[in-house]
Amino acid sequence: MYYPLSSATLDSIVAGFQRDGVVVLTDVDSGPLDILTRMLAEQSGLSTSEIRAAGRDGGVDISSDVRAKLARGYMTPELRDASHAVFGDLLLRLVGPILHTSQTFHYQLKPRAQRDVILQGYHGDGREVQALYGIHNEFTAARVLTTPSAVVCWIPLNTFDGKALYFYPGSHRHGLLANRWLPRHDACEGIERVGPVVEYQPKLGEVVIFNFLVLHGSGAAVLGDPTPGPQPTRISCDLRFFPLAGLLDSEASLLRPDPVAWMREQERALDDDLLRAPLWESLAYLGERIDWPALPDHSVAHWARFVEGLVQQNAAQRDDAIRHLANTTIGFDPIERYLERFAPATLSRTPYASIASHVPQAARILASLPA
Ligand SMILES: O=C(O)CCC(=O)C(=O)O
Repeated sequence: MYYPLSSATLDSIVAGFQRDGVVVLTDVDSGPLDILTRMLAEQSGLSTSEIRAAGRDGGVDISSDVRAKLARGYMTPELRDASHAVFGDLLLRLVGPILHTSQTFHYQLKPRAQRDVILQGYHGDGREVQALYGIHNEFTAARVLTTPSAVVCWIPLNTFDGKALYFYPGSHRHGLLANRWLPRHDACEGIERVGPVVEYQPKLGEVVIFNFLVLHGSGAAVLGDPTPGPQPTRISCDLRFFPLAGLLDSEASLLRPDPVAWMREQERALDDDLLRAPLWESLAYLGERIDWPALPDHSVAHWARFVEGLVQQNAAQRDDAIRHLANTTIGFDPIERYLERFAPATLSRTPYASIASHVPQAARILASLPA
């Protein structure tokens, strides 16, 4: 699960991600970390040394106003460029050459003993900054519809005496397992069907990369009444990166000057749906023809078929794709929940407009969308 991040280790990182859906990068350049730490210091009034020390000593004291502010951080050009510089080569392999970087993110400052557990998504009220999360996957846990082929870069801002996250490695290969947040590990009936769990203890300088379908939750903090006084507090931030996401009202950027030719070449060279799915998805958003191989049930590539159905206004294909993507055998929800959830999906002009001058296919789709 642990890999130093360098050009020489990219193949092993990608292989680990294909298998587990989650990898921990070590020896990561501190560019994004330094910017995130500085931004947190500016917004919270904490110094860098207080942020660093909080994971091991008496923690930090943050007012509810500041927590609410930290619940909605906005991506800056500086942070986006630094993230692309450090993670770009890996992101190219995991999500492809047309990269959508989430416009928002939030910090997490979680004391070791915590009784507040959040089971219903992000509301921007500050609770998500401090509470423990139940089991979820990023794709269906969020209010905004994105893509199951995205990745999270979870960046610790301090080293912590305790566990922060737990993951179900390999769960990203079971399709959609839940359309909602599930209880924490100990209280989640049926979670053993998904497979074993691994825990992660944060260390400064590492970054956890995980797939949007992998089930995970907040780690083994001490549940129950907090011990009196301040406690070690882990501090982190999570950035999200999508392939071209035509449903999002935000701009995409290009990691390569020749994205369509590159995706076509990769599509022929790769044999794992997990890596082909974001390329097919981007090609489908661009109205490109795809020769579909036989896809097994629960392959994430069914989402790219959904996107093709959306672009071609083929409702039957959209429904069929969701029926194959959702896992109602070991999953937690009936098919109707997913069909309802994805029915309102509509294309947005903004991502197409952002790349139209470099990608003629994007300009063509843009011209066909209502102004
Ligand atoms: O930091 C945490 O407690 C949970 C993070 C998480 O689950 C997420 O970012 O999706």
